[in-house]
Amino acid sequence: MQRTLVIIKPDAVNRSLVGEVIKKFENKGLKILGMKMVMLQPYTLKEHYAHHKDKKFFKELISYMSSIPSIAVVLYGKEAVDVVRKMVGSTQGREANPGTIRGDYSISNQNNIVHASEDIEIAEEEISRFFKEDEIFEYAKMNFDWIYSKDEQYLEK
Ligand code: FUP
Repeated sequence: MQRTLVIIKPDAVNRSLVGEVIKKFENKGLKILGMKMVMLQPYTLKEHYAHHKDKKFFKELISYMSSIPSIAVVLYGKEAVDVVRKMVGSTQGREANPGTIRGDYSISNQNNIVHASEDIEIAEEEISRFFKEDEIFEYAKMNFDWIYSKDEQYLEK
């Protein structure tokens, strides 16, 4: 099983889409390990988006991401990193496939509803950037037995 980080971005909060987005992840069978509203600070965002620091959209991106609160979420499940990236869709909302979160709810390159970690290593790095250990919860989820086969739950990582 893997953990991954999702940020429900300021445009989704502003447009009252938080519940819609969370519902998709819950419906899929992903388990919420942590969730909080957070006013992202430019300092943290500059670290989070460091790979884009030379892009012309960088300044505007930091400004938009720190404009109103976001919702940070830790999700858990089998191959959760790839599963969530597929559900989120392409960066550019206008090109994202219908059925994906960005494809269904966005028409912008920047205001694209969600961030989702790119790979397993980055996911763990991002989780520790946005969450303290005591903000992430381990608990038994009754329906997990019905979401996975026994092999998937107990035999494989
Ligand atoms: P993704 O992994 O799909 O979130 O995409 P990127 O890491 O390429 O981009 C991160 C964020 O930068 C996007 F979610 C929004 C912003 N961005 C822009 O604002 N303009 C662009 O042209 C590309 C990305």
